[in-house]
Amino acid sequence: MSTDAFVPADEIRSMFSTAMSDMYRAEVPQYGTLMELVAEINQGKLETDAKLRDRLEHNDELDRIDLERHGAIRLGKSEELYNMRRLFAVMGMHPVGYYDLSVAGVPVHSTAFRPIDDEALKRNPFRVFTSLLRLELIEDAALRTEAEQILAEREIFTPDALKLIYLAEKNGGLYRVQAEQFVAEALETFRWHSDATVSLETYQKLHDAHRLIADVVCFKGPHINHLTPRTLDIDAVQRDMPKRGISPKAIVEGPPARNCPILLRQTSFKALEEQVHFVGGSPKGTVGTHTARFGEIEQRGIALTAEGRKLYDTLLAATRHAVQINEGGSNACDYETELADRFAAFPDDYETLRVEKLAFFRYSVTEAGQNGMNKENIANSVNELVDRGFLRADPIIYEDFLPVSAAGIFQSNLGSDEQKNYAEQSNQDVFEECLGAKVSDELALYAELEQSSLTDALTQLGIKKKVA
Ligand code: OOG
Ligand code: NI
Repeated sequence: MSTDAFVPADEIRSMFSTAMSDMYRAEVPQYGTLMELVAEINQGKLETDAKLRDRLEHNDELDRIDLERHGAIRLGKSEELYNMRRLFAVMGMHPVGYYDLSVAGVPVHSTAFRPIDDEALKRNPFRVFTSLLRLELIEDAALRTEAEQILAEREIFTPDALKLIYLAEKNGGLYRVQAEQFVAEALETFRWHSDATVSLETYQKLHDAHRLIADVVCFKGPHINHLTPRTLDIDAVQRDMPKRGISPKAIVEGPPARNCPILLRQTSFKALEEQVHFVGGSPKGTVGTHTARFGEIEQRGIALTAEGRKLYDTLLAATRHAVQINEGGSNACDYETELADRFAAFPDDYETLRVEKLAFFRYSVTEAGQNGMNKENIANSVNELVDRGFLRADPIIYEDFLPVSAAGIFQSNLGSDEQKNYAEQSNQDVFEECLGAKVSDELALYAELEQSSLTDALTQLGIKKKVA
């Protein structure tokens, strides 16, 4: 490759996610322990589950398993979200989905910056769950104004990061030296700063209003608050974490364990208590503590259609209505039993999920299909082609997040396992205005992926007429 060529956005994303992982491992030692545990369990699972291994291999997911991770940040003001979109765009990460977390009493709304097309996802699926604080949800007007004033003073991007974003937009990419500098400069925004921008007194006032508000408002930047590896067996990791000195939250969020995993299951472990220097007091400031950062793992399953998602939401809501986890999480077992019972109503084999159009699949032509199709063999439906073994259908993995689960992760990280349900206050239009762009609709992306795989497969089989 010529040294003058732009570095592909996918490669910049990989450079960045590796740099973030190295930084987080150095800052949060338990993250390294978790990564080791996850790698061991993934390895064991791949050795014993040949079907899973075959499916991952067929979908080109095997190589990305160890690369797989997501992170999360929380922003304080509109212009930060706007520039964050521009920064992630340099790495081929675009806003997908809108999540309203006020439903769980968390005063933020969010999106996920992630690669969109199939090729980019295969190269590196790194995503960042990005929340914007909703100061309008702070009831105390004086405190709201104070928080706004503090945030108005800060600039979370380095001047060189902003310059390189501008150059990437203007020229359509970054050269090697620029890309390396960009990654180093971008990293500065996500770093932990132990110097607060406020006094301990102000911190405490904001903390009393909501811990999350203190976390966003009192620091120089949006420290990355977790990085999450993907595991192939979340129950095994949850079970083994205590053996490595890590204590997980009470329950795994999302659907129960199943033969055919759907959507996303997540669990996390509590934040670290970190030393902070607050403004004032002695020349070195007043020393206090803050808990911000934690660890999380996730297991991803098949993406659901709107209908499948409706069924998921209904069953989850019924479970949460029947059993609410208490603060200490001592009734976690009751919740898990209830969840498993309710989800018995959700079909648990890929064939039914596909035929009933509850989930999305990627179609491809089998060897039998390549050899077996001839004029007399014309099939009338996709189902028939699959039944005859001419087409193969593999699950399309869910690449996004779940608002109720995300709220549970927030809650647990904010110090409690208690589940709360609040009235919804979504405001996607305001969010998109701050972002300076529309967020993509995740369901439309999965539908497109399924349709294009089917169109390609039918073309390969020489079927021109539309089959149902
Ligand atoms: C984000 C929590 C949500 C997830 O994986 O659902 C999240 C945060 O605590 O900032 O990361
Ligand atoms: Ni997360």
